[in-house]
Parts: sequence; C-alpha cells; structure tokens
Amino acid sequence: MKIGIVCYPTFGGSGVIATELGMSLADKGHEVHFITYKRPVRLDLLAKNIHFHEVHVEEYPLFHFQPYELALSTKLVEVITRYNLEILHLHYAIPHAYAAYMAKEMLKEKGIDIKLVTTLHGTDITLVGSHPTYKTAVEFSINNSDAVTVVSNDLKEDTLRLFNINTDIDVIYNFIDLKQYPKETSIECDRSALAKSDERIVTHISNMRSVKRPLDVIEIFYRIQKKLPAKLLLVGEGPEIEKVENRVKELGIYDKVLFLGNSNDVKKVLCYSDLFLLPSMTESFGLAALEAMAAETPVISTNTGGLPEVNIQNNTGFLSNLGDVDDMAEKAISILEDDNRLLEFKKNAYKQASNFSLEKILPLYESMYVKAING
Ligand code: GMT
Repeated sequence: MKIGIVCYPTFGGSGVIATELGMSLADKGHEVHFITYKRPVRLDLLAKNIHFHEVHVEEYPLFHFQPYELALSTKLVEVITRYNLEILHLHYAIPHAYAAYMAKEMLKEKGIDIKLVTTLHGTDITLVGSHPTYKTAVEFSINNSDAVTVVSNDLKEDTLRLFNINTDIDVIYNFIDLKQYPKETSIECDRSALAKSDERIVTHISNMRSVKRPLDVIEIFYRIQKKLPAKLLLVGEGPEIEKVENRVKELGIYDKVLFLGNSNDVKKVLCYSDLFLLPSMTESFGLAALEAMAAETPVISTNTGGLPEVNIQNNTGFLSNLGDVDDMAEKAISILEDDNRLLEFKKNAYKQASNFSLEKILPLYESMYVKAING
C-alpha cells in the first residue's frame, strides 16, 4: 500500500507510535510518506520505502497565528497527488484529521478519493479536544474519518462519552518491538557507572508536563531511598523540571537523582532499571510503561485511564490512586527489597509486554487500512 502518515514529530508517545508504525510498514514493503513540520525524532530517513515531506508555514506579519492547518492540507494534496497515496493515517484529531478532511475535499475535485484513518491518542480527546474551543471540530473530524482507532478501551469509553460519535471506533493498543530491547544481562546494560552494586535503580521517563506528576515521582523516590539504597534516573525535559529540581534539593537527595534530559537512549536507560514510576494524572495507554516492561522493568503507576489495561496489579507492578505517594512507595519497596520478588515481577513484566508486540499489533493496522480502502 501507499500510505501517508501525519503526526507530531516530537518526543511524545503519539509521535513515537506513528514513527515506529511507519518504519515497520516500510520494512514490510509498504511505501510510507511522513508529512509533518519536522523530521520525527526516531525516523530513519535512509531506510527503504521511507519518504519525508516537510510542511513549511510561511511567516506573514499580518497573521497573529500562522495557519499550520492550511499549509498542511495544501501539502497533503500535493503529496497524495504526486505519489498516488491510498491511505492517510492521522495521529491526533486536531489539527491532523481536521486538515486531512480539507485535503480530501480538495482532492475530490481532482477525482481522487483518499481514505482517512484517524488514531486518537488521548491528549487530543481528554485534555484538549473536549474543550468547547475545539469540540465541534474534533467531533466532525472523527465522524468524517473512514476509520477511527483509539489506543485503549478506556479512551474509547471517554471518546463516546465526550463526543456525539456516529462512526465505529476500533481499539488498537500501542505496541512494542521487543527485538529492539537489549537483555539485562547484555554488555550494554552494565550499570556500574550509574549505581553501586547494592543500589536499586528507579526510573521515570516523561515530557515532565504536570499531567505526568513528576513531583509525585520525587515524593515516592524520597520514601524509597529512606528504606533501601537507591538511585533515581529522570529522563525527559518539560515545564515541571525546574520544580522537580528544586524539590530534589529541598529534600536533600540531589546526589541520588540523575537528570538525564531528553535522550534517544531510552532502551539502554530502561535496561539499567529495577523499577519504573508512572504516577500520571491520566494516560490513555501509557507507552512509557510498556517500554519499561519490554526492558523487564516492573511498573508502579496510578490506576487512571488505560493504565489498568497495561499494568497488572500485583503481577507486572502495582496501581494506586492518583496522588497516593505513600501507597506507591510502599508497593515499590515491597518489590525492591526482595531479590526473588523483583525477579518474578521482571519476568511478568516482559511476558505482559509480549502481548503488545509489533508482530501482534501491526497486522491490525494493515487490516484497518484494507477495510478503509474497500469502504
Ligand atoms: O503523554 C505524552 O507524553 C504524550 C502523548 C501524546 O499525545 O503523544 O501520549 C499519549 O499517546 C500515547 C501513545 O498512544 C499514549 O501511550 C499516552 O498514554 C498518551 N498520553 C496521555 O494520555 C496523557
């Protein structure tokens, strides 16, 4: 198939899923075109069957806001026409599915029928999309897609509750390419530079937005390190990072916390880790938790959004109520203080990750495309 992919090219989970999906489709022989304002972080431009088209937004002083949707829909018409694309896969309703609808209408005038597949990732629905400023446009974009997918059952329920939906919505979970994860015993996972042999390594990876509750991470870790020797690895940058750093200093644990910034070495960091913390306010799925599990790392998370579909209570980790840092710390310690228990949780985590393997999920997207093409 000839497929166009539109996504946010940043470190966020939707961009990661879109990029990994596109590269895997290309690897299977499909022709894949990424259309966005910047090269997606994990995109390998030299890979076979991969094309990248940059959307330029002209800076014009008359406009208070530069019209990205307009530039995107114009670029979509150009790329779809030139490369005879059959499917456009939009990651995020706003602005991508919205701009794609305009492109579809413009293409109709040229006698071209492009099929739109929209994947909702959560932020576009629960945090932004349902706001009165955008709601009508989001609802319209969903209802006018040829196929719609969401990343968890919980997100499907939210979408149906928040919007007036008159089209089918299929759940296709986030996925993971297990082959990309080094085994803990491999040489790459030598953690001696980061922690002493008796120290446990606890990790949090996010874009440090308030929805990720990185301050809760610090509170949880503070309680852990009082009970057992431990280090905290923090990966990612974002609006809360300064508050996080201040709190770490206030608590006097600066020598136990490593701020690693944005990193492309997430897999390596995870294979050093004994435990992953994800105390988010909400997660439509929680790709970070799945990435941790693929690296055999148990997860302490909240029980919000789609997280209970990924993290299994008392098996791959534990789930607590939002903000209950005492409970999360207690559960974390119960895993970390016992070598045998930790090993058991690690094995369970990996087993659960394999339920979301690339091999299982990729064909679901392919059949979605075929279904959309055949109407
Ligand atoms: O939450 C993020 O870090 C970014 C966000 C995004 O929109 O890129 O991630 C969302 O999509 C991911 C991929 O489907 C999900 O795994 C995340 O749970 C979801 N984030 C939220 O719902 C807050």
